[in-house]
Amino acid sequence: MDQSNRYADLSLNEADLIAGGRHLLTAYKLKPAPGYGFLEVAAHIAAESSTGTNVEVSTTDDFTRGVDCMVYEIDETAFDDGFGLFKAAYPVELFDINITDGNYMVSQMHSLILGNNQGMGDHVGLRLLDFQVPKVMMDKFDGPSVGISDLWKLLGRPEKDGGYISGTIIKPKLGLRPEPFAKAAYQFWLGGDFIKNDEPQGNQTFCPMKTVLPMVAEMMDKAQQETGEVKIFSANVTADCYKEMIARGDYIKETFAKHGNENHLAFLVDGVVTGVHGVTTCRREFPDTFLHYHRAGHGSFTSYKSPMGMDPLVHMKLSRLMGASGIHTGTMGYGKMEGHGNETVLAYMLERDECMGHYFNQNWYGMKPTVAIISGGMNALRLPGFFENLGHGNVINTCGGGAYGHIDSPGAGAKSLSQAYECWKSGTDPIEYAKTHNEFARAFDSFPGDADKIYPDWREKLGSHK
Ligand code: RUB
Repeated sequence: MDQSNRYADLSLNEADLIAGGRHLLTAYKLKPAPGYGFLEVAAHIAAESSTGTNVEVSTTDDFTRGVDCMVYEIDETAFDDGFGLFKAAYPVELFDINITDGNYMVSQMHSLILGNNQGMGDHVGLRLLDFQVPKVMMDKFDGPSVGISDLWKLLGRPEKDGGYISGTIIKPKLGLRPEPFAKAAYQFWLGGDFIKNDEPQGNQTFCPMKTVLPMVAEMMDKAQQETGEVKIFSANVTADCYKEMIARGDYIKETFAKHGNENHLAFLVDGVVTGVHGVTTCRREFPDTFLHYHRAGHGSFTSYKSPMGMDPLVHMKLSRLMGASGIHTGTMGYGKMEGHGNETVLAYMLERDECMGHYFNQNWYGMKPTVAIISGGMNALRLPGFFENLGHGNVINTCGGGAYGHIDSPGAGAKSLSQAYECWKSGTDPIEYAKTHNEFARAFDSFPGDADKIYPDWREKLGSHK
């Protein structure tokens, strides 16, 4: 049934909808299945995602019609892969508010704007590219309670533009028993700031949480005393049940408190696999702890290879609404994960109070920023180009292989990362910089494949640096 006479009005003006402030706007990429019209399917999506279904129902009344989601713009040939674009406006009344505090919930918003419509049979692809939240809603999302400025303060740096936080992921991903695990942490902390659990690390029988974490806490204390610097550990609290997450969080805090370091923690939640529930549980139960949103599994719905799901920008925006202090944004084409240089908007959208997205300008109306966590196949050699592309270094960067793969030691790997940042900041040519900075120079020998690719003449200019 073609419902475009009810769920589409192409005379609606976007500027008027924005000025009215009563709609959440969306932009979708769509390809109808053979035999279906573009506007017909777009209208069906608007119906299915608001007040309708595939047929008229007798229970509809005038109020119901007043909160229909409306398709207001279409461009059937917007993309060269056979997909078109449509924009739809959702009245704010459609969104669910908590009975406990009146805040909006991301779960229902997600299930509405990117829920059932994903499984409809009259399209062969539907992907949410962008959305814009009006002020009336923005003011009522949790948003972050702790941010990068809190970490900068902890590290004794300026709270604004405090710069690069060098980090790692304990590697190997799995298979380290407690002593080697804690030793690996200590070794990195001799040169770096921030360590995260790799996402599958938790409470394996060969490395029980209650055995390893007291050792890690001790190593943090030792590294802090030896270096005179604050160190941070991002501990995985991901769990199926909120009670387990809280139990883990409480245990971790108590353990680090024994050395007075209960504030030197972040909590890592795998927000894709737990869903919003996991992120919000952490955000609300531990409002004083930096919430590290890891996104393992996101590729299944954010990958550019997919005609479905959402653009990574949508995922980033949702994470800030939920209250992530930081989220993995990928490496913008400089690491091992899928991505490209124009993804700088992912970081800008998270960190700015106002930012133009793919289709909409988003004002965050003072909501705290979420910091971009740069991770996945990075090392010191890749960083100068990354910073140049992003235009700043106010990020957390975790390099697993880039630290533990350094030829000399994890501590040297850590130092090579900070040196890469200083190199870029000073505007010095990396090969020239390497001549006076040994850890950075040894990164060339550690990752010769990258060195050859990024700095083809490094061998003759630098030689092997021992
Ligand atoms: C990185 C790693 C992270 C990825 C996830 O290890 O294991 O979990 O960063 O990807 P390494 P993303 O530094 O050895 O590659 O950050 O894109 O979500």
